[in-house]
Amino acid sequence: MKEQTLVLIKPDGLKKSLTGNILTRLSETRLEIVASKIKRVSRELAEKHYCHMKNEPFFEDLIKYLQGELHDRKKVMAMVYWGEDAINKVRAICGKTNPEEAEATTIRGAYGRITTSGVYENVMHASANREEAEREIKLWFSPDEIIVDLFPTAIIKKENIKERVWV
Ligand code: IDP
Ligand code: MG
Repeated sequence: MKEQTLVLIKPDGLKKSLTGNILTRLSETRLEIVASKIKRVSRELAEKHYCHMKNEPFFEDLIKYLQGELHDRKKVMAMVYWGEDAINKVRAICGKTNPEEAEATTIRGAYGRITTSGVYENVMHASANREEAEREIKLWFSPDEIIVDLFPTAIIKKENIKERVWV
């Protein structure tokens, strides 16, 4: 069955100019990219994304890392990959969380590092399971930013909403 997974190229991946390398590696999966954007990461978004880590001693550093404060790159590239067994296929190429334990042929094994302060700078994020993928995709993307219907939606009418438009 087709499923979806969130991929983030983290600020270290962008600073190291790895976007092309990472996308090329992920294209081995033959999955489809159904959404993509460059996004500035607010503290709120970073905290929500890593809510399961909030009791870790490195949480504060992790939030700064995702926000780009450690790399002078205040953005991440976010994508949704979609297709058969997408979560496992992407995680396999991504590699283990700890870049020193990740196999050298994986993206994290090839390009990640552990900083002296102990943060695992592992260049990309990939959802770990279906529940996490759904939560994360809904956090990073609105329905209209994804070109396929992944989850149920509703149309709501908003009055008095200010919106920035091109002039
Ligand atoms: P994952 O990214 O492989 O799913 P998680 O356990 O969800 O791994 O951890 C989220 C992120 O937190 C990791 O990608 C890594 O950047 C960081 N992290 C996880 N465990 C550690 C640790 O023990 N020390 C330092 N950083 C860690
Ligand atoms: Mg995780």
